Amino acid sequence: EIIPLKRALISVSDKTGLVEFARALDAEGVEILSTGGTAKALREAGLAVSDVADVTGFPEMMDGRVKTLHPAVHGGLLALRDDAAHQKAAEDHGIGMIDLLVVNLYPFEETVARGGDYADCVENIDIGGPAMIRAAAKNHAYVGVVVDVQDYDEVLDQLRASGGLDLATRQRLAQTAYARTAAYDAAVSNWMAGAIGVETPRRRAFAGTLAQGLRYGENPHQRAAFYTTGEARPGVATARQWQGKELSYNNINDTDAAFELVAEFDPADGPACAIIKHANPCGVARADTAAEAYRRAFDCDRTSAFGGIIALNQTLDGETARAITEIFTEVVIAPDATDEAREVFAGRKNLRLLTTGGLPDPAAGGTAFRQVAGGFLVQSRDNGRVAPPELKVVTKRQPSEAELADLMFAWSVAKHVKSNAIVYAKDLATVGIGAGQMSRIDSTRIGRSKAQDMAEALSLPLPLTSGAAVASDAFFPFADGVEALADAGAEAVIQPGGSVRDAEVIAAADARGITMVFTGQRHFRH
Ligand code: 93A
Repeated sequence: EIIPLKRALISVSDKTGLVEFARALDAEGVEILSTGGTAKALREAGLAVSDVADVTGFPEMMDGRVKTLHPAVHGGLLALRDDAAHQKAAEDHGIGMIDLLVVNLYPFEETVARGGDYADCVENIDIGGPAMIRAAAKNHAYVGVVVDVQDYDEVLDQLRASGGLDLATRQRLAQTAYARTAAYDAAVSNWMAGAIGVETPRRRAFAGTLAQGLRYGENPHQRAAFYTTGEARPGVATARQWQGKELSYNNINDTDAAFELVAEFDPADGPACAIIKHANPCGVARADTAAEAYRRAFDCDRTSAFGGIIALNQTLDGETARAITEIFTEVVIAPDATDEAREVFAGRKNLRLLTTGGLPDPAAGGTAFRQVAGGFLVQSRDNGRVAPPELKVVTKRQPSEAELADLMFAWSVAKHVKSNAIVYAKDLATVGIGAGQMSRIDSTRIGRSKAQDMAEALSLPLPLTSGAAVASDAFFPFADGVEALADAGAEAVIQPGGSVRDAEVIAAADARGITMVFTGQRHFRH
C-alpha cells in the first residue's frame, strides 16, 4: 500500500520551509514540478525543477488566474493507477502521473484581515489551488496531498523510511485537505456576506481555520481546539499575547465575554473595566482612570474576582497593571498596553496579557451560533443598543441625569450577563449582579445578597443597592420582582417592558416611588 513517490507538484503562496522540503524531496530522487513563483524560489536555492507551463504547453496567463487548470495537471492527479483505460488515456495524451501535491492557497484570509479592498480580495480567491487539492485528495488511493507546512516533516520521514506514503497517511492528508478547501470557501462566502451586507443567517457557510490545538476543553477529559473565522473583529481570536502560558478553552471563552462587554463603553466616555468569571461579569465599572475603573469593578465582588479575566476598553497603564497584580488574575485583555504595564506583568508566567489594537464595534453585525444535538442554531449577533432618547419613562417619577447614566450603564452590562440577569449599579459601577437563574426573582435576590456581601467586605454602612439603578435583561412577568427591588432600596429600573402584566408592574413601581424606563428591546443571553 506504499505508493512510491516519484513526481511532485509544488505550488505554494506561503513559502515557509519550501526550500528545505523541496531539497529533501530532491535528495530522495523525487522530480519536482512548480508554478512560477515557487519554481523561481526553488531555482534561486539551486534546485532543478520543471515548470508546469512546460508540462501543460501553455504559459501561465491572465495574471496567473490560469496556470495549473489543465488536463496535463489534473489527469496526472486524478488518473487511477491500476485502471488500464485511465493509464492508456494518460499515455495517449502524454500525461505524466503526479504522486504528491503540495499546495497552499492564495492568502485570501490574510488579505481580508489586512483590510484589502474588494478587488484585492477577489484577486486573492485561489481557484487552481483548491481544484488541484480536491483532485489529489479524491485520488488519495494513489496520491498524497499536503496543504499545511506543518505536515512537511511527517511526509519526509515516511518518504525516507519507505520511499512513499502509506494509505493511512494519504487518507489523513486528504481529510485535512478537504477541511482546508471547505474553510477557504467558507471564508470567501463570509467575507462576501460582509462586503455586500448580507445579514441573514441563512445561506451561510460554516468553517474556520485551526488556530491552535488546546490542551483540553471545558473539562480536562474533553479535547478541544480553537478555530478562527477570519472576521476582522478585534478580540481574543486576533489578539497578540505578550506573555504567559497558553490560553485554555475556558480562558478564551471568558476573555471573549470580557472584551465584548467592555466594548459597550466608548473609550471617548472614559475608561471602563470588566472582570469575568464563568462567562459572567462579577464586576464592571467606569471611572476617570483605568486603575480606578479596575478597583471599582474589583470591589463589586472581591471574592469572585480572584482568578478572573479582566478587560479594559483602553490602554492598560502601569498603575492599573500594578493594581491588577495585587491578586491572582488569569488574563488581561485591552486594546493596548504601555511599556510600563508590560514590565509590571513581565515574569508572571500565570498572567496572560493580550492586546488587540482596537475595540470591536458593539453595533456591528455578525453571526453567532451554538450547538444542539444533531445541529446548530444560527442567529445574528446581539448588536442591539438603545440610546437615551429611545427610552420610555413609564412611571410618574422621572429619572435624574445621574440615574439615567446608571440605568444605561446597568443595561449595557445586563446584555452580557446570562439570563435571567439582574444588574444593580450605582455611580457607574455594578454593586450586585444576579446571573443565570431560572426565575427572575431569584436573580433579584442574588444581586441583592451580593451587594450585601460587598458592603460587608468594604465596611460600608449600607449596601449600595440603596438608591441603585437596576437593569433586567427581560420584562418582569409579575410585580413581585419590582417589589423585591424596591425592598432592596432601588430607585430606578430599566427593562424591556412588553409583559401582559406591564400595568401591574408599573403600578407597583409607582406605589413604591420608583422610576421605571422601558427599552423595548430584550437581551436574553444563554
Ligand atoms: O489564480 S489561480 O487560481 N489559478 C491557477 O491555475 C493556479 N494554480 C495554482 N492560482 C493558482 N495556483 C496557486 O498559485 C496556488 O494555490 C499557490 O497558492 C500559488 C502559487 O503560485 P506561485 O508558484 O507563482 O507563487
